[in-house]
Amino acid sequence: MIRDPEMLDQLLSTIRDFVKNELVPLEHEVEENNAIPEHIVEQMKELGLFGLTIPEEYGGLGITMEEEILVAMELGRTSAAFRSLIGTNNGIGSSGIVIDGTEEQKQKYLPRYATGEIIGSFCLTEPDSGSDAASLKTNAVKDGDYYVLNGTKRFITNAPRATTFTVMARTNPEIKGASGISAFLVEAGTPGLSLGKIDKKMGQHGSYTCDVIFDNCWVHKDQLIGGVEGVGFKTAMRVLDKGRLHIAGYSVGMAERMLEDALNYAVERKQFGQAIANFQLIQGMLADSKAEIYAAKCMVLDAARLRDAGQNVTTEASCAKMFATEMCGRVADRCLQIHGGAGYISEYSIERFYRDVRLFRLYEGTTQIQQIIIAREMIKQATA
Ligand code: COS
Repeated sequence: MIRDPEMLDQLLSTIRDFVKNELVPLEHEVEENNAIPEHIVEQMKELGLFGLTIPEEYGGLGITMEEEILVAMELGRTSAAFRSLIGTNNGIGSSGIVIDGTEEQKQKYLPRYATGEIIGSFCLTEPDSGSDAASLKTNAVKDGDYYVLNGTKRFITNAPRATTFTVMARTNPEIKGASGISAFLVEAGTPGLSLGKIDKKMGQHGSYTCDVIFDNCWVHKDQLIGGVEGVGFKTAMRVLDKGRLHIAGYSVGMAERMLEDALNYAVERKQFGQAIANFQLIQGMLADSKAEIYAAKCMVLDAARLRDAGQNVTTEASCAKMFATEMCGRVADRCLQIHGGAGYISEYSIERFYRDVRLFRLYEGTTQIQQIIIAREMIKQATA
């Protein structure tokens, strides 16, 4: 749903200019230094980029899902680290509170997510619990007005900069599955919470992940999201339904950027006495990529509109995430191929993007998990 087309156009054109003029020129530096310059973080705050999805009554822009997808497509046109920095505040780091938080929790945290004063993170994955999220072992034992948390969370995006951690932990050890899990909002600096060393990753340099360790970490019961035990897994799944749509839109933007770079290269690069873009085998790769990007764009926008209309989009979010991220991987591969040997050299952005986009098919649920979700929903409906 687009609320005000004129205002949205303004927002998109501001972000487009910011990406083109400020972020794209810094891509190489961010890759080399593995860090986003602080002045860019400040500019992002000034532009309101940390609060795009935070509801207006809590100081954000309250953009709809369809609007968020259009923004994600713009942000996809540069290095993944930039989006990753604002991604948790607009997505998995704040969504738990937005979707299921109490009014007090919303008032306490959302305005500060919106300004970027605090950075959120989402702690679901553990060393022994990845795709099988409901098997998580981090526990939270009630003791008076507090819960005592113990366990380790892994690969947590933005954890090294985070001020808050949305933590899924088992409050009922008797229940091994999903309904024994609750969600907490834990603040950085809480005694017993510590961070592991920053992970060395294949790509997405400038975006940080690390372990988050809870060792007898006492968390007040007011930090239980929604104030209700046993529904944390469902909160996490609802957060991921939305997050998966966002990643799908973002993959479309990234694929568009890679294809644009490859097209420019193909038009300029001469072999056998002419531009390689004239060769039909190159044209095949360009055309397949264009068509697949278009298909993914239509799919994710449709799913976003359904979510804005209040429909359950578990199936559509997984379809969009699976198709768009796999599409993005194929486009990255073709675009590198079009560059020939130059594509393997870090001077060209495709070498970096190729590594960056590999993560899309893994995080927020692997392609195989999306397949399971889609098929299960189909079977559920067929047998209802
Ligand atoms: N929205 C709301 N509720 C949901 C839901 C959704 N999208 N998906 C599942 N649930 C509910 C189910 O309805 C069920 O509730 P009931 O017990 O009341 O029926 C409960 O949650 C458990 O669901 P389910 O039985 O499907 O859980 P499973 O353990 O079988 O697995 C998958 C669910 C595989 C889908 C889940 O573990 C998953 O998404 N794994 C990937 C995790 C992931 O994406 N990690 C990335 C890290 S975050 S970057």
